[in-house]
Parts: sequence; structure tokens; C-alpha cells
Amino acid sequence: MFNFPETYELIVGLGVCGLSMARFLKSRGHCVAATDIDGTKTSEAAALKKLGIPVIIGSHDQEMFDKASVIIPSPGIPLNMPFIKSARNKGVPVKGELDIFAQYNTTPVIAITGTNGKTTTTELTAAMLEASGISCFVGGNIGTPLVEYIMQDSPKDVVVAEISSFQLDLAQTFRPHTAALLNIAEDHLDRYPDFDAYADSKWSIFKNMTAGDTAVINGRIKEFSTRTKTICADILEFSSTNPVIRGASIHKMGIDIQTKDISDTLAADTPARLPGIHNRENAAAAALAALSCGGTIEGIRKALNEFTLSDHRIAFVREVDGIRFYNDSKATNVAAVLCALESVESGVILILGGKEKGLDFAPLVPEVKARAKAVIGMGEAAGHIMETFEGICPAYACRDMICAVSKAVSVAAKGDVVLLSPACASFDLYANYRERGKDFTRIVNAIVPGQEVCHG
Ligand code: UMA
Repeated sequence: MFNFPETYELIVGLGVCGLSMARFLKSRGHCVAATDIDGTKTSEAAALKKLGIPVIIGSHDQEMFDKASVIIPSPGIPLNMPFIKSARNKGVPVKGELDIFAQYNTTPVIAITGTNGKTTTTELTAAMLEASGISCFVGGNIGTPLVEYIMQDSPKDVVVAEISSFQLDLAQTFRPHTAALLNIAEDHLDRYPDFDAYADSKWSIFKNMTAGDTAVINGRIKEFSTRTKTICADILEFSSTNPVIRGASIHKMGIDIQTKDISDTLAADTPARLPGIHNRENAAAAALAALSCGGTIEGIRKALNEFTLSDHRIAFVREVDGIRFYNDSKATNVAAVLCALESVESGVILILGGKEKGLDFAPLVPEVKARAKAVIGMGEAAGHIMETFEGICPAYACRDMICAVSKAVSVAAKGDVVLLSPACASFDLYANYRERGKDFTRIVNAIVPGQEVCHG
């Protein structure tokens, strides 16, 4: 039974974000309460109760929502969730972490969004700044909530933040010093009514920016010319298809940088570390973002030469009996899988699947026809995948990862590639994409040459 304090701010969700937010607001003297639908969040609830925060887990209580002075949902919680919708209708305001962070933060922020490449570009931007002698806090959708920066009390020169559309949906005042929009492709259609609503969310990152701020935008994005007309920040474009006047032109030999202070070329001598056009685009966006906050060309070059992609991004795992295995668990939408297919050789056994997000897999068909020997559909989306690919190439449905790897090994021959690049979220079978990638890697590493995969 929830004992209502007179007034309280309600944190919904006790994942990474909600826990940090509860601790942060409490440390600033706010009266906070928290709730999570998941009854197994007992240790999280106990930790907050120790701080004097009332918590309900295992269910949500409408009265708890209705009586809150403000509701602060975790980014993964849909805003049309009935408890929030009903409280909102009764006039309870809903606030997101970006505005709360902005209220307390005084450090310049570089905010990076896009459907794919956010994490790589965030890491690259921070590496470029650090190599230029500029200290950074790295957080946001990448994993560390932004309010952790305010709590840690160790000031940095710049905050480099990976920002998701879910975070942007509740941002009213958040205004980064620099924002980068990398690309927009179909994703999260279980959360948005249509693609345009998702795109609106992405473009909203620029809405509070003014002259003197910097907007770094991929010129290949549909609606670039119309959408940029409404942006007040100074625009730096990057493009892998057209030469640009202000920004970065990406070509085979490198990246030409042209800003009001700098005219230089970054040689493309790191293809092994950053394979594919999409990674050149990420590098160009990171360079422009870093330059806007004091990064130097020398620092940018040094970071590009030393950078290695994080795990779960087209990562080579192992070769067994002449079959090469790649882990691309981070590919949670169709556009990311297309990048992966373009980056590996043909003779691909493609493992797709996971939690359904309302995405259409059909755009994969031409590339699958050209490069794939078989498609394996795993988890919740297996049926949808079978519907799309049956008749296009051999297609198999599997309930889980071990079954999928086992099937892949049974159809692969020497010289083939087994690629886990799921085009789906992981939450049907795993806590996150990292756990999914680790499970794939573990199963692949346990394969005994010449033998079938053991189902355990
Ligand atoms: N919950 C409820 N009620 C509900 C639904 C969920 O209480 O009706 C609870 C769940 O039981 C769970 C909690 O809410 O305990 C989960 O909240 P969350 O999904 O927001 O997860 P967090 O752990 O707080 O992680 C969030 C981001 N998650 C999402 O946006 C889905 C993390 O991004 C982010 O790293 C973290 O905050 C720190 O900022 C992950 C992600 O998948 C990586 N992001 C999406 C993406 O990249 O595509 C946007």
C-alpha cells in the first residue's frame, strides 16, 4: 500500500535511467516516489527505500500517477501507456531526463542522434576531443544517464551525449551547443504512429538551438533541404554523395573538411577499423562536432588512427571449418542490416529476429537475393521473417540462439559467412543487444570443428 506524501515527483521504471534519476532528485532535496511494473526489481526497490523513497513494484497504481506533482518516465516507457495518459488528462505534467539534466548542467553539450551509428559517433567524437586535450563526459542512450554527470561533481570541458528519439519526445527546453543528426531510417514503429512521427522526433533535436550553435547534418537524409530551413543554428553538412560547401565531403580518398576556420583532408587510411561508407559518415560527423567544440585536426587524426569499433558491430568472432562468424547484434533495424550485408562477403547465412518493432523486412530482399545463401528467423519475429523470405531463399524459423546457430552451421559450407544481424530489438529473449551478442559469441566459441552444434 502506497503511503502518499503531500507532494512527490514520480519516477516510472527502475532501469538504469530511473534509478539514477531517483537518486539524483533525492540528492537535490526533492520528494520522490518510484514504481516499476516488474516485481523482480526487488534489489533496486530496496536501494531506493534505503534512501527514504517510497516504491511500488510488480504493478502500477493509477492513484500514485494521478497525485504526483510531475511524472518522469524512463525513456523506454511508451507515453501512451494508460497510467500516464490518464494522469496527463487530469493535468499532471510529464517531464523527461533531458530537460531535468539541462536545468542543472552548465557544461557545453554535443548531442548525437540518428537511427544508426549514434554510439560509434559519440565514442569517436569524445576520442577526438580527448586527443585534442579537451576532457569529456560521455553519456545518454549509450548507457550512463546524463544526470550522473551532475552527481559526480568532477567537471569536464564537454558533455558528449548519445540521444535517442525516446529521450527527445519529452524534451522541451534541452538545447545542445552542437547537435548531429546522422541518418533516419525505419525504426521503433511499435512506438510511433508512422515514419514521419519518428522523423519529427529526430529533427526536434535542433528546435531550441540558435545562431552560434552548430547543427551537423547528413545531406543524404530525405527532406534535408526543407527541414534545414527551420533550423536557426549554423549548419554544417556532411555527405558521401555530393561535395558540400560548408562541412565535410566524403569520397574514396578521404574526407574533405571545409568550415569557416579549417580547410583540410582526413585521409581514409583506417578502412579496417572503420569499414563501410556508413562509418565514414560517422567519422565525418564526429570530426565536425569535435571541431565545433575546440577539437583540433591533429587530435581528430590521432583518434581516427587509434579508434576501434565497440563489440557487437560487425565484429569477427571466429572461423570454424572455413566458415566465418560475425556478431552484429547492435543492428536492431533494417538499415543497419543493409550496412552489414554490404560490408561482408557473399555466401551469407543471415540470422535475423528478436522482438517485433513493426518494421518491414522487405527492403532487405534485394540484398538477401544477391548475397544470402539462407535466412534464419529467430524469436518473436520468426514468423514475420519466414513470411518475407520464403520463396526468396531457403528460410528457417528457430526459437532461440542455439537453435539458430545450429541451423546456420548445418547449412553453411567452407567459405560462407554466418552473420548475426537481427534487425530487431533483443528484449524477447535477452536483457539487451549486448547480452544477445555475448550469447552468440559464447555459442560460436563452443563449436567443435567437424561436429554439430550441441543443444545442451
Ligand atoms: N517499465 C515499467 N512500466 C512499463 C514499462 C516498463 O515500470 O509500463 C519498467 C521496466 O520494468 C524496466 C524499466 O521500465 O525496469 C525499463 O526502462 P527503460 O526501458 O527506459 O530502460 P533503462 O534501463 O532505463 O535504459 C534507458 C534506455 N532504454 C531505452 O530507451 C529502451 C537505454 O537505451 C539507455 O542506455 C539508458 O536508459 C541510459 O540512458 C537502450 C536502448 O535500447 C540502449 N535504446 C533505444 C535504442 O538505442 O534503439 C532507444
